[in-house]
Amino acid sequence: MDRRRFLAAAGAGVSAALAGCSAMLPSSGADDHDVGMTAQAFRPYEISVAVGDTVVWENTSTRAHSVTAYADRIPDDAAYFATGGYDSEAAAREAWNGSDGAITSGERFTHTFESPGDYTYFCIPHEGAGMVGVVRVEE
Ligand SMILES: [Cu+2]
Repeated sequence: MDRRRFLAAAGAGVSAALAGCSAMLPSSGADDHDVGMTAQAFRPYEISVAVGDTVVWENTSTRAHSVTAYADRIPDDAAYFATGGYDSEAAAREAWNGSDGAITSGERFTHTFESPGDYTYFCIPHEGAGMVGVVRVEE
């Protein structure tokens, strides 16, 4: 799947450096993402990956979005993730009021999932329109 190609391209050293944290990467322009974005939705809505996998989001729309985890809808022992690198949902929401933390057209965001369980996330500006997604991490 696409994710595997990304990991191969990134190389072992880079993968180790990214483990457990999040990073913004410039788009290569290739169709090498796991989750895309329309004007008001993540596509696909839900994906399943294995523990240790890195999920790649790409803003395939022309609008600015965020990928922001719901603090109370990720496993208890999981690392928080959000575009902009914020370490809490509250910080991400507050920063967005200053228009920080966006992922713009063509940009990518990645996160490596180290704990099994369901992770529900949303887009701050389009939360009201139902722009929500789920990453299901299986052992
Ligand atoms: Cu959005």
